[in-house]
Amino acid sequence: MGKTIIISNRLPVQLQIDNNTIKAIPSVGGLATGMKSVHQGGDSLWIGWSGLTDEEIPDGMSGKIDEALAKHGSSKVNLTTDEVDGFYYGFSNRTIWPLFHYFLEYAEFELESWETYKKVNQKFADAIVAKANEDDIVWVHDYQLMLVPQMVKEKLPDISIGFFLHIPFPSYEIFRTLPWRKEILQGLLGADLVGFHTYDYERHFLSSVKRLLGLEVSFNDIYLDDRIIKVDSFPMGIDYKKFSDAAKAHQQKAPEEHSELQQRLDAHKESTPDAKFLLSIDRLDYSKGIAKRLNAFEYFLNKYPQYKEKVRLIILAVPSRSNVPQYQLLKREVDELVGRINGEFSTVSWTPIWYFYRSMPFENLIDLYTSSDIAWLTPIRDGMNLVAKEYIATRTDKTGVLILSEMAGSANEMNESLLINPNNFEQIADAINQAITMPIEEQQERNDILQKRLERYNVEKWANDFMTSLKNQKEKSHAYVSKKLTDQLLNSVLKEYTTAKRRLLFIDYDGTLAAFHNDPQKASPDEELYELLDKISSQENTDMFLISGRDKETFTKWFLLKKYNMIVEHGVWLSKNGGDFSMLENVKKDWMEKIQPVLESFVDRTPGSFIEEKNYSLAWHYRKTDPDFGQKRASELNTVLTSLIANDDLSVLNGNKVMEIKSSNVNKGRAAMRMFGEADYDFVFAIGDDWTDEFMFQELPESAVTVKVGLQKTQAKYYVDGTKDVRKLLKRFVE
Ligand code: GDG
Repeated sequence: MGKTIIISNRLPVQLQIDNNTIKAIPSVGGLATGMKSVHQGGDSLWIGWSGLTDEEIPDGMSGKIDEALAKHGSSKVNLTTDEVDGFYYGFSNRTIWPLFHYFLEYAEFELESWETYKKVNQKFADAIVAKANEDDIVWVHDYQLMLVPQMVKEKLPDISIGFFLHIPFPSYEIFRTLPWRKEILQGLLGADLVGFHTYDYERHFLSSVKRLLGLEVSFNDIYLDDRIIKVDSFPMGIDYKKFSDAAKAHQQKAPEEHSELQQRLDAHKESTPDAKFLLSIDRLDYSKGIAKRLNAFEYFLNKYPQYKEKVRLIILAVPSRSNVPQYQLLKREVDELVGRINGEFSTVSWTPIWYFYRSMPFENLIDLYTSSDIAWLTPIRDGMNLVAKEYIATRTDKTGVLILSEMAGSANEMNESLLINPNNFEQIADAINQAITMPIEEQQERNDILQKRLERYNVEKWANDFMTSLKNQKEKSHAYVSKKLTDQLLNSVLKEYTTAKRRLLFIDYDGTLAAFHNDPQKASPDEELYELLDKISSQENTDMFLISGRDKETFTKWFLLKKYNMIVEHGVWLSKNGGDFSMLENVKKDWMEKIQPVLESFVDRTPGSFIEEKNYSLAWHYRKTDPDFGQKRASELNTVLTSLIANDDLSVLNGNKVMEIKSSNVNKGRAAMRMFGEADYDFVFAIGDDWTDEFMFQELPESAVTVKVGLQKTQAKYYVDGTKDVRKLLKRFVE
């Protein structure tokens, strides 16, 4: 097992440069603490930006910075001021952040910042590649680095890569507005495991993958040509012990040891013992809904005037991204609102809002958490919201009420708090009233459950769960890959092929020799394919059959003059050496009259789907429909058909985005076996991509070389990635 490489925009250390000396001080943020168990000693490396641009690093200091960072297992990526502007303040925070938090109106789509984002992501990826080996594990964090997984995978295809998104993944309807939506998805799909805070973000992501990239998704696995990617939710926890221990230590302090802030809070409590503190802590970010919260507070004071002079709202707004214009506007809005509400409601002995626009030391954070009767956190959208969890962890006597927005990821795990919709002022005002009047026992009951959960699923558990899942994923993907028809396996197949006395080959057409097309008639053979098939079919002692579900008219047009052997309509018709098609199976078609109107009603109700009428079967195609909707309609149709055809000798084949109804006594396996019985074959080969080809894989003798096109569940012995690989493989037969 190799080392672990963690990669995030910022490193978990802060640099301090004083007169040519450098200090690297470990940061205490949630991520840094959470990754502690993963980021151990020499077995791990953390790559990120140091926080200083190239221009800010004094001449000759870069090497010294590297040395200081190396002591903390860290390595820096160098960025210029322009790069930080375009990549971080630009694309990350003016495009992705607003879009992913559903602030569509704030999202800017600038080609230049996208270009910088790509360039900087490449720098991060190069930094990984320079330090990584194929047996290492890479964990990429967050929205600033969404292209990194693919960029690394391109250079190191065997390395195991995990990606975790700390912010929401928006619904497809929002995500699709991004001009570079496909590139972002493809970037993320370089990972083997993609993690989100909640199941909702996970399903939004999968839906975009299906709709925008048309990839096959089964439960939470995404199937690429040569890999399976797992998508899962891992709700991030906190360092529970750190917060609860700090709160306990805080409680044991003598009053004179209290911080200045705590002393002011104490004094206020003493003068008005039944007054309540409401606490709001966030980075000053529009997604956190601070301005709305202030308006809601005003609404509350008007609805419940009895709480005037009895409630104080403490707002800690931590400065953030002040280079971005939206944040500057927000700052002004919040300043004005605080001023207006305080002006409107203050009395000589009471100001309703205490407003701090700064970052506070950890100790003061604990002062605020432990002194506040109510934590009021109402983001409009929030990936998780750790403050909610931290507040609960500091409530050592289990008192305190948490009012939390449903729109925060943490709401999923914190059902025992008072959940509110941040846009519903009426509900918020009532929730504050409920919190103020909630009996102590009820507070303790609720917090007891919350605390147990937070203590158990803490941030260390979160990190370890993610890593375990990533390692398992690699093994799972390996198991699939081992069935892949590698060069080595192919060589032994070729040996069998060349030494065989008589060969029998079955080759499916759509999805095997030719890629799918929305209009089946357009997937016609090209010159290269004719040449290849000519060569194979003219080899001595070789019987090649094209075997397809297609109708005989199309194949007559495409291949009859070529004199290839053909089995069409799944085995109804046979043509040998350019002879006319004759019936291989005796099949009825009177059932079609009954089924056709049913299929038509599905076409009417499923935009993009259509019926293909063949001589002895009917096919309902849904490749062009919305993928989820098409799938839903397909299972609906399956149910309808199953009851309808119960007494007929019919079966329904579920192919690749197509359902076909045909006589039960016809299938490719049966047809292939009839051909197999006609001579003494010592090499049998079958290749195909969908469910209808599985009949061949099942029925042909054990010694047959069976090959599935695409990475899917199959009875075939081997698989190849796609139509291009099929041609490569067949070319080897005739070289
Ligand atoms: C992103 C996502 C997701 C805050 N003020 C001070 C201070 N803090 C600490 C808190 C908490 C952290 O900052 C804030 O974390 P959040 O989760 O609430 O929010 P974001 O910064 O927006 O984080 C978010 C998170 O990533 C993790 O995946 O939950 O949804 O937006 O730990 O304690 N710490 C100190 N002084 C402060 O003034 N020392």
